[in-house]
Amino acid sequence: RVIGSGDKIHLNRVNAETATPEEVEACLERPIQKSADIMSLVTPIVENVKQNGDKALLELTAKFDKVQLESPVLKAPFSEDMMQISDKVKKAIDISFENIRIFHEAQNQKDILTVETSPGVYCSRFARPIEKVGCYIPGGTAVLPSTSLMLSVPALVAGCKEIIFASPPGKDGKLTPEVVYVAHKVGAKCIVVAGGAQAVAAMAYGTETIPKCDKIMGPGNQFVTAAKMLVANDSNALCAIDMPAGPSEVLVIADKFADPDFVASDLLSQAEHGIDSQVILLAVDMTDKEVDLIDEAVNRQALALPRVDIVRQCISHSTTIQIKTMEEAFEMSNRYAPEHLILQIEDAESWVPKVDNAGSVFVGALSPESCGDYSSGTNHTLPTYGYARMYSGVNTATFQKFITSQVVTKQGLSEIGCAVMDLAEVEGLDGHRNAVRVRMEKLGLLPEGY
Ligand code: HSO
Ligand code: ZN
Repeated sequence: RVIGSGDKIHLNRVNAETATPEEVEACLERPIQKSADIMSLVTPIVENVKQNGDKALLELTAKFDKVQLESPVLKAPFSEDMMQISDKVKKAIDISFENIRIFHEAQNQKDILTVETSPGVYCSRFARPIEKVGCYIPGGTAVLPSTSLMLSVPALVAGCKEIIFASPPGKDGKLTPEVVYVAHKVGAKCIVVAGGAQAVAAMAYGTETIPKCDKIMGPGNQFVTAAKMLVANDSNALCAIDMPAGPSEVLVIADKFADPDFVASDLLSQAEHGIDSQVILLAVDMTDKEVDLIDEAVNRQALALPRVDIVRQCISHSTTIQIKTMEEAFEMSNRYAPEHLILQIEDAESWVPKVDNAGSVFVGALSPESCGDYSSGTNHTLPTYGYARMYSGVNTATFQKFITSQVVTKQGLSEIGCAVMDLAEVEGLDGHRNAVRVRMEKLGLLPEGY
């Protein structure tokens, strides 16, 4: 059905007590992504850039972004006139930058961790930055300079040697000035002026002018995600990715103490991201009348938004689930594993321990998702599509790898040597057994029978 502009903008409503479990489950289903179709479109693009480098990149940017560039890359230092932004925006970026830096610095495990597991056996772990990282900042219906902060500030904190940006040009062939300003602030080496699968391929394989990256981070549409999966699976690329990504989503748990205006505003801030965004409200122990108040606020606020057409389509496939108890709500939320979980409930903080699966949690009436999207310090690059069950959002460790090391002393060898030899024997690996045996023998530690 075509959604008319005269229709009221409201979420579908289902009562978990009267609906069948299947009906409730259907509301929590994510739209199926046609990965096979996408792959067949993306594979030749990736191959083209891999084979033909800059030339392919320029052609693909002309084709998809409708601009003919002279060079596919902008190298640092970036000129002042490419980052012309108002003082107000500059200040907003600076404040957000600092909060993201502080929070990600606190995650930075710089100290070497050492544990004596058995007497004389010392096991250590230490972090090292990934040398070259690619930060993909999507274009599409909105360019999101905040994403450049979320990817590059942790890279800076982790100590990555080369930070490379990629972002599609506007119709005028120019980059978003806020993105260039952030690139300048983090000391990025260059900005790949391209988007989509072609930008991912350029960073994964490198071109004549673009350095090859060790890992590529950042959200993107289905083409970007498919390209990331493709290069991550290509051992010739030797390139990692942060996580698989799907459309953005939010699940709000609200009770009768929640302000309907606040709840509506959070649902809408997610809905305006795209028509494929998913928005779910769990209304706990609320009457129909109380839910009506949220619906009214959704309609009223939505009509005032410039992106009302996107919102209208997103909300048309979004649902309010009325549910009896808070325990049931958290059980449902954990099953859904939302990218963003917002708690607008009485004594919200006391419920946080019940969260098992979520990308990021927004606790209490005054903590809208918007704060985390931009300025509070947490990262907004988060697992979607149910991947919050097993993936973390982007964090400082995303830009590091952890190396382990060990020192085994004479005492240590006498403690664990026989265990090593016995297990090596089980595996039929005599060379392994011997590596311990020769040492223990020379040290006079070898017991009878070895
Ligand atoms: N909510 C988005 C991030 C974002 N919002 C960027 C605004 N700008 C995905 O977490
Ligand atoms: Zn957002």
